[in-house]
Amino acid sequence: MSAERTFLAIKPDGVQRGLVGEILGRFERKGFKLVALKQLIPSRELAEQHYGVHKERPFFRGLVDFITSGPVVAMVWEGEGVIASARKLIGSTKPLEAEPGTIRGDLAVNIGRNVIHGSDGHETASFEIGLWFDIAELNDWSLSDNAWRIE
Ligand code: D4T
Repeated sequence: MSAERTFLAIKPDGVQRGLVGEILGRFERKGFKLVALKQLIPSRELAEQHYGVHKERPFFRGLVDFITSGPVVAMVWEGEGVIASARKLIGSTKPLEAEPGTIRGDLAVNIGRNVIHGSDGHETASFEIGLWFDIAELNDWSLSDNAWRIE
């Protein structure tokens, strides 16, 4: 059985504000393993598929405009419980309601500029990883210090 994986994306506001290193570091320090990483400016088609669940919502067009407005750093992270844990590290969708210590709680104010996306469940994670990455872009590798992380 393969390890749990999630899709995370630093949105254009996070890239423009120079927060990429800060955000990557939080997941690294937590102990998760980065298995794919790339920067891209998403096409409208990709953005509309990614946010397809919201296509009837009033904010959909603005959301697609925003996510396609500049580079996004797309990532796949691996580890036990990584899907739920990443959501906790990210914090509430509304940054003003996000707890201090979370990425949005520390680094964002506005719901339309909330810095990072994280898959919200197992099915979404599989769908989003497949949407943003080719299988060949996902790296299987072992952490050399694994013995210090798990018994
Ligand atoms: P993402 O998907 O970007 O990680 O955000 P969440 O999973 O935390 O929240 P979501 O799916 O409900 O919202 C997707 C995306 O839309 C923006 N948004 C949302 C917005 O601009 N206005 C709104 O009223 C809502 C609800 C923010 C995140």
